Amino acid sequence: MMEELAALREQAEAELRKAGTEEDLLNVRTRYLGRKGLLTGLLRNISNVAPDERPEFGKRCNEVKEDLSARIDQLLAGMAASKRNEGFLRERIDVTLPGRGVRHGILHPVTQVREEICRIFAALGFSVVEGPEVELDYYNFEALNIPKDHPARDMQDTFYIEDNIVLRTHTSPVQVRIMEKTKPPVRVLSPGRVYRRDSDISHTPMFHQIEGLLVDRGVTFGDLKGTLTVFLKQVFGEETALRFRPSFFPFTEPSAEVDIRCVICNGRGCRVCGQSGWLEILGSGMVDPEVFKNVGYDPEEFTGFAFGLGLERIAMLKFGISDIRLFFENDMRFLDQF
Ligand code: 2NL
Repeated sequence: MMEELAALREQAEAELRKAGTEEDLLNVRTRYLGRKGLLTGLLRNISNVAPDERPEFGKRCNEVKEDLSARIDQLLAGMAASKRNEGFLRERIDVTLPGRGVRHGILHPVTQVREEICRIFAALGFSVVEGPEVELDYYNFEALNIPKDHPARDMQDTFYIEDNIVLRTHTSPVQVRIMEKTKPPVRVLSPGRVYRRDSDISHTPMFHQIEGLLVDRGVTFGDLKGTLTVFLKQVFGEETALRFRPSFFPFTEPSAEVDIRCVICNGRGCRVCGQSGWLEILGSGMVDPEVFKNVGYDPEEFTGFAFGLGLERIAMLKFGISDIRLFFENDMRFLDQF
């Protein structure tokens, strides 16, 4: 029996040397040390050993059992450790590799122009106000002295939501709402999206506008000229030549359009200025007394000037862009250039 025990031990150790996987080791443990295992079987047959040798045999059996058990535990632990190490190696990060570049975004060119204009007028004491894009016919047209038969009201030009509700065609209604609820002096600037049924190389159905309004006692056309001159020279450069040209708007009287000397050809005449040497930049005028009556201001007591301009047009001239639709395609190859 002692020889059988020694042989069993040899055999178990040989199998352990061959064991390549965790599963092999667990199989060896079951085969030798399990409840129905070979070593357990040997111990169960202790009655075949001479009585005086039984204590010694029992002790040896237990020694072998403990040795084998410890050896298997050690091998299992070794395998677990090398498995973990393989994982660490596979997941090792090379911290010296260069990172992916973080791409800096830019403000949309229209946003840049809006911020610049708002900054200039804020310095002149104007505050920025906003209002709804879906607007009552009354605020968009009626209060601004735009009569029922005016072409601007045509279904061809205006997006109608309902009979008396439209997408605003300019930001003037924001200023009408301000005047309705505040007494002069008023100095406001209203930037925002506006909508017109128009679409070609120089028109998009939605574009951005800024309007300005100043109302107080004793405001003159000279104030309009001075304010807009300071403003346009800050945007296009101190040397920029300006021209105030008589015009007509239903909500201002008198009205003037303001041109700047063409930034492309410097007045010599080119395609951009239509050979005239001048670029139309904004519309303006002294607020019509009818508009003041509509908001409850006494036109004998107060006068004011107002103006409006399209932001895309300014951005196109400033950045030399020839097609307005590029602003709305969100092509990063275009936008990244500004
Ligand atoms: C243009 C012309 C203009 C105004 C807008 C205005 C607003 C009120 C009263 C009177 Cl509340 N006028 N705004 C005045 C003149 C011209 O815009 O060509 N815009 C793109």
